Amino acid sequence: MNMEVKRNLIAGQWVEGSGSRVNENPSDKSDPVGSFASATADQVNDAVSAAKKAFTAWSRTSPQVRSDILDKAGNEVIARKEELGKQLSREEGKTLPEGIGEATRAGQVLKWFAGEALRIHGDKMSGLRPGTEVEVTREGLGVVGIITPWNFPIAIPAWKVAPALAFGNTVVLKPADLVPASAWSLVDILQRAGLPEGVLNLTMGSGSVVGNALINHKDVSAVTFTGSTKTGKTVAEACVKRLARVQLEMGGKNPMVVLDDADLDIAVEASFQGAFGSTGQRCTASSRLIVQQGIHDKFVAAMVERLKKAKIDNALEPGAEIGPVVDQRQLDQDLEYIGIAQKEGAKLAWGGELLNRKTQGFYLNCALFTETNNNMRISREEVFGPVANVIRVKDYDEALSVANDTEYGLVGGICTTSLKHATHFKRNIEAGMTMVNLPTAGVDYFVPFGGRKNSSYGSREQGELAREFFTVVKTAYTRP
Ligand code: UN1
Repeated sequence: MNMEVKRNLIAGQWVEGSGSRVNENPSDKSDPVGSFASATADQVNDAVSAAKKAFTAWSRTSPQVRSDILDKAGNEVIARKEELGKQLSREEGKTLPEGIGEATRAGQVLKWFAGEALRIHGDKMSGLRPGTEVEVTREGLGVVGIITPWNFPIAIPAWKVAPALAFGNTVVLKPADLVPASAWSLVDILQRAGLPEGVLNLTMGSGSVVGNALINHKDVSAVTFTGSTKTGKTVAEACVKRLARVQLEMGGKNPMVVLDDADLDIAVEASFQGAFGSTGQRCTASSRLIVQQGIHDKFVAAMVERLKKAKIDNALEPGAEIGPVVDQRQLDQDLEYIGIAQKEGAKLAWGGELLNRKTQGFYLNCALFTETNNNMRISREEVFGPVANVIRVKDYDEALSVANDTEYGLVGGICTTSLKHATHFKRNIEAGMTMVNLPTAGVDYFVPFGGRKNSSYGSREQGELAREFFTVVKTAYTRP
């Protein structure tokens, strides 16, 4: 195959790696998306050195310069959303409307943080000693290492890189090995928007080589990571050992509670979208459907009807609602959990089998389990695929206690028409985010994102609170 190899960006130069990796389209294995250079550990060190060298000047640029670059890049991402969305759908497998939606979101994130670059204000007050004054300001941290997952190939790189740059940090980005194309395009766009050399570096490759070199590098002041809880713990250990700042967004086992008084249509659509949208490959997916006994049978019947109509197909096929699983490894994991649930005594109410489509891809029918309880592995471990289970409960109190009985705490949803229960749930769900009559997945880009327990660690991403992670506070005392 004669494919141009897309290179890594180090110190403003696009450089070759030790080899390259071809990116596969999960909807159609005969359609390679691109070929990408794999960085070496030495190149990661070069990237960190370049970022370190670029930091002083970049962190002292006029905020207007940083704002203009982010805004310009955001405009290009939005102008090219169809093309970038298609590339994303080809490399990740989410449907074309989801791919275009994600590219649009990435552009909006860049533009929003263009505004944040202009809003880095502080406080000033009188000191205790007469005539003295105290200022509390925020500064960039230095070099930030960014490690992103495969399930949001452009939005997550955007929502980590944009605040890092807005607040004057320099960056080494390591995107997921499965989906480098979207991250490569984002970096290319930002670089052409006018970033000085070394401010943003791209090192593609595996976690064991590139990720490892990055998290352990003494000059990386902070690492922000989205991925599995297991890998997150490794990242945290490496960072804490050398006292670097760390922010982790990890797994979920998100509950969607459906009460007897719910609007059935809303509950079914929210559960369907939450559990199976993006092929269930979201840390915000509703994987536990906790349903009150009075509506249980009607809900299950309506969900099965909805799933029968679901169009699972090539991500680029018009009308496709759900694309394929991302790769063979993830498909094996999904099938393994479907087997485990059956062995544990869960009833497979729908799906769970492999599907054939016009193109060869990783097509799995959405699986819905019933007759499950919250102690089964299917209720406790994150599958990260189109697999959800229904847990029957007697009343609201039991629903809330089952919802909170988990080691994760990213998002909790409830479908109800009761103001009393909705209000109580919002106050008492042990999660970072909560949704009423809405899918657990699908969040707005200008408000904080994050969870509790094993789902998140460190300060929040996105919105105004992003500055907590990407800046350090300085308290200055002056006797004029
Ligand atoms: C969303 O649900 O819109 O990896 C975003 C994830 C999350 C992002 C979810 N960090 O699934």
